[in-house]
Amino acid sequence: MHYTNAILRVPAATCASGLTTATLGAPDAQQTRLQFSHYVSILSDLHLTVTVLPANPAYPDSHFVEDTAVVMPEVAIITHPGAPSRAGEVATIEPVLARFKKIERIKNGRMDGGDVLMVGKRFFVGLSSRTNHEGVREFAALVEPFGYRVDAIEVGAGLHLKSIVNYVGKNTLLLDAANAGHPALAGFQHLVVDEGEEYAGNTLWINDTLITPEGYPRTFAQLKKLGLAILTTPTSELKKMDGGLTCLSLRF
Ligand code: CIR
Repeated sequence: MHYTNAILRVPAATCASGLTTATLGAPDAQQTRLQFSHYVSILSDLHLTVTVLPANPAYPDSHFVEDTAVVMPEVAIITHPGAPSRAGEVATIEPVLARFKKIERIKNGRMDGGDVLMVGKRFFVGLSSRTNHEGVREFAALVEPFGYRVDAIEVGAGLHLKSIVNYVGKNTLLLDAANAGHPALAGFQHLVVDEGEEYAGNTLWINDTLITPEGYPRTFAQLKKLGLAILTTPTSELKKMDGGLTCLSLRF
């Protein structure tokens, strides 16, 4: 997979009113936007064509665009977000994705894009508070005809599967100890994040450059062993809202 495009949305002034399970205090909207801008400039520097959508204050979580769709080479699948307050976000993303891809939709089940990890012709889908069995069944019916295999993985800690399990290149997954033993994830090299650094499990791979949250030195040292370029970026305000680096963009 080689990414050429990313879709993002500017964080709204209302971003502190979004959903969160974190107990880190309210994010500052201006700082959130600065962290977002830094992230956008990284993607641009990596030669992705970025489409930055305007802020949508009616949806305080809407800059976490990843949850609204799963984009694959063949089609874009519009999800059916598990949180009622986020369900309306998909209608704002669909027309944008339709410029690039044929559109399919999750209709009856629930699914957040943050639960969907694509690695080559495989999908790992988290069963979480946002994604249910019916969502996974519908998703599998849409992607299996294209030759993809789908494995469901129960999400224990964290909001989404990708909060803690991510592909970091070189046939390697960055993940926590709890997921390292999952049979569906065998066949990959595993980098297990140290206790206390779980948040850095949400590291983003873009064409063999890794983007990892600033301030997680043990994870950084582990990733360095892969021999890929690594960039760090500040995420303090995103973390306050259970967000990370994968959530901020749809990449394809
Ligand atoms: C939410 O709870 O839906 C947002 N505050 C955070 C979503 C993060 N999305 C992601 O990890 N893909």
